[in-house]
Amino acid sequence: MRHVPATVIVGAQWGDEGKGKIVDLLAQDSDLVCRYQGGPNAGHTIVVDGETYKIRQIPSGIVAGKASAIGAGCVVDPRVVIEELDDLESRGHVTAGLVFVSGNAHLIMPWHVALDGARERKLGNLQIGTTRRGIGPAYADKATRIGIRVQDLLDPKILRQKIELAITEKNVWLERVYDIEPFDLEDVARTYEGYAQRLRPYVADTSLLVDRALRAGESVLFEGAQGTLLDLDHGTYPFVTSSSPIAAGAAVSFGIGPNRIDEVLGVSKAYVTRVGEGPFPSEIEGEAQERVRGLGGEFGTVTGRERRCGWLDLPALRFAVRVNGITSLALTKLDVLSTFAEIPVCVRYALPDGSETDDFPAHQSDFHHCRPVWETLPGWQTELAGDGLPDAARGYVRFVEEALGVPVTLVGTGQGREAVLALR
Ligand code: 2SA
Ligand code: GDP
Ligand code: MG
Repeated sequence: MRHVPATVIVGAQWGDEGKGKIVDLLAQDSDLVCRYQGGPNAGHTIVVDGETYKIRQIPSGIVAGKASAIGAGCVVDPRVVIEELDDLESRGHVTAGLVFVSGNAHLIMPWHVALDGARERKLGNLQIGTTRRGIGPAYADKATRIGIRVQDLLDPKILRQKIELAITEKNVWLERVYDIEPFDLEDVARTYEGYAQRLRPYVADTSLLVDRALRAGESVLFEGAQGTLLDLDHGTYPFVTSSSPIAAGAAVSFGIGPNRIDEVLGVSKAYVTRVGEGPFPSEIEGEAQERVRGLGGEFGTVTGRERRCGWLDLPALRFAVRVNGITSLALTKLDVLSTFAEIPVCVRYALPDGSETDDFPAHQSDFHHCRPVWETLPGWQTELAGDGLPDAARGYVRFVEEALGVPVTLVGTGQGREAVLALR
């Protein structure tokens, strides 16, 4: 494989594009894998020799035995990290000396999880459909500058002071606004002191780590979680996550200049899914949606929620190419479409004023009310094997490449690590 110093692997849709699988594949030829945003809301699935890993916090590179760093732009639930370390070790994977957690990453505290759930319940019909893992409230505290960071775990006195300060305010809020039992200072402090003991050896300066790796000529992968359309600034706000999944988030999270990044590999399904609420123009109507969900196994990795399924949305993908600077694309789950005689693709949007556009609407009202303009491509109606694509499947891939102006270099043909075709 060609040596590329730094590659970002970014979700080009609403998440669950199969990033975990692609990262695992490319990690075989890389030295360091860096997860750059999100927290335990993510679920990255890797299947190796029939064994399944569903990873939430630690970068997917760990399954391939590669150094794996969690960047400053992540929020960290220490309980989940410890569970993952235990699980990986019990399955024979080495983590000592391979896992690094930025001291600047923020901690998810129990009140963040409680607030996330309580807010969603209170919003009722207006809820975002979060994973209820405390992501939004943890990032909110970071931005308000009252968050507790991973490095605070290293000093018991500071840790206790910060927990005490936070718990006083959060307990009032939880009780008065949401009628939730207050948290006990001693309980929380003791639990987090225990986490600190376990995580201390993993705390690192991940900016320096990446800089040294790149200077030494090593190959570094930056692993995004969620996807472009869930980006806090550029996604379908407010139906987004609270971090920056777009490729630029990698440079921010790891404290490197954007000019250190060489390539951006977008990962897209051959169709689309979305978990949670929010507009979704190419969502499939009728029973075909159930069919795609069943064939694709489209259920949340963390929450088990049904994923909404849609046909491929080219204006949204074109937007992802633009905001991420995507240089090549991995098109996953092409096998899921193998039984369809015809495959609709959304090629443009029709806007409420009667005009049509190739571009992603900048104003949310246009996106909420746009209608897909379909083109129908022939299906291939045969299983995809490992030795090349049938003509109609090749035609589908070429159609996507031409619409986006970006080469599709990898095609997913099944769940396992080996089920990928390299097209170039
Ligand atoms: P949050 O929890 O604050 O980040 O939720 C905000 C929105 O972001 C969406 N989101 C996701 N969408 C797809 N997959 C995600 N990860 C899990 C998976 C999800 C699961 O891999 O399947 O298990 O349900 C993920 N994480 C966040 C979320 O649905 C909200 O729309
Ligand atoms: P991620 O969050 O982007 O890593 O994606 P998830 O792991 O949440 O969801 C993708 C799902 O699709 C997982 O169950 C993967 O094992 C599966 N998957 C990935 N690539 C392929 C593929 O090419 N074909 C099939 N059938 N499944 C795939
Ligand atoms: Mg996922």
